[in-house]
Amino acid sequence: MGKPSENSKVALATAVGGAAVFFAMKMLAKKGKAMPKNIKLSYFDIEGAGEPVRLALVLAGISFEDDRIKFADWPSIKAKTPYGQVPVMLVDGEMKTQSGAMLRWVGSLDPSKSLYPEDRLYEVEEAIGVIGDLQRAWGPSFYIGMRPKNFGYPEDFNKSPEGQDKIAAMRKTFIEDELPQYLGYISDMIDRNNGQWIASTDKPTIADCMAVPLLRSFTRGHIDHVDVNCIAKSNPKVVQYVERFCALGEIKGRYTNGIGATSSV
Ligand SMILES: N[C@@H](CCC(=O)N[C@@H](CS)C(=O)NCC(=O)O)C(=O)O
Repeated sequence: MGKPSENSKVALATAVGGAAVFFAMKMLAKKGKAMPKNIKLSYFDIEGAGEPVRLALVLAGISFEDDRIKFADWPSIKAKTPYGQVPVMLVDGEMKTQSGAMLRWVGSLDPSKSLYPEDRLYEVEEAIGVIGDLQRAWGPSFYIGMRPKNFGYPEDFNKSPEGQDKIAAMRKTFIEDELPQYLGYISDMIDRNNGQWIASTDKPTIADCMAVPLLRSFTRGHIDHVDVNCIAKSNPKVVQYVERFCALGEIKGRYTNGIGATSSV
């Protein structure tokens, strides 16, 4: 083989340089997306649909303005939201909606890559699906007390003695007959993952951020006819799981009622 010409040396150097830039860019992309400068998350001063997103932001160590909307201010704010609902998130001036989308997006920003790990996407999404099933199954028993009209009852049905009996019966039946099955699914997921989290063997994911507020809601004493000990009585492993999450350094001390409020696991 003869000596390389000057031209072929330049071509080789350009190719090597190009490859270096390409790999550097790939490394940067792998390292993480550009972090937004300003994030304002607006939701009511309750856990509800906003808390999973707040938890993900807190665990990812991303600073954000935690805007808690007063119910009295809601009608004027509602008109300014794209779908008449919260949570909404203002990210460097651009409005984002839909808690599930926000949760995944925040997970994808996590610098440690543990909240929404690429190698556990299926497990995370499967767990989110199961938690969504629990949420949907519980919905009618919960919301009939707030919006009876949506379930074919008169507007003030929830205030009538008959309505109160119906709400009590629906909630008690759900808690006794249906909740234990979902708690079993959750404790099975924890078992499958080394006994810690529902979709990962080592660190919590966005699926845990979604599960914990929902599970806690059954134990906080703010929903009539729901026994705050319902999870402890049916599946103590799930209580330990919530306690474990709430004992994380970033979360500890966040809650004042329900399971996880005094976590010291
Ligand atoms: N799919 C939406 C649902 C949001 C939603 O239902 N928001 C409720 C509070 S949890 C709301 O804004 N309610 C007030 C209203 O509809 O006027 C999401 O997940 O972000």
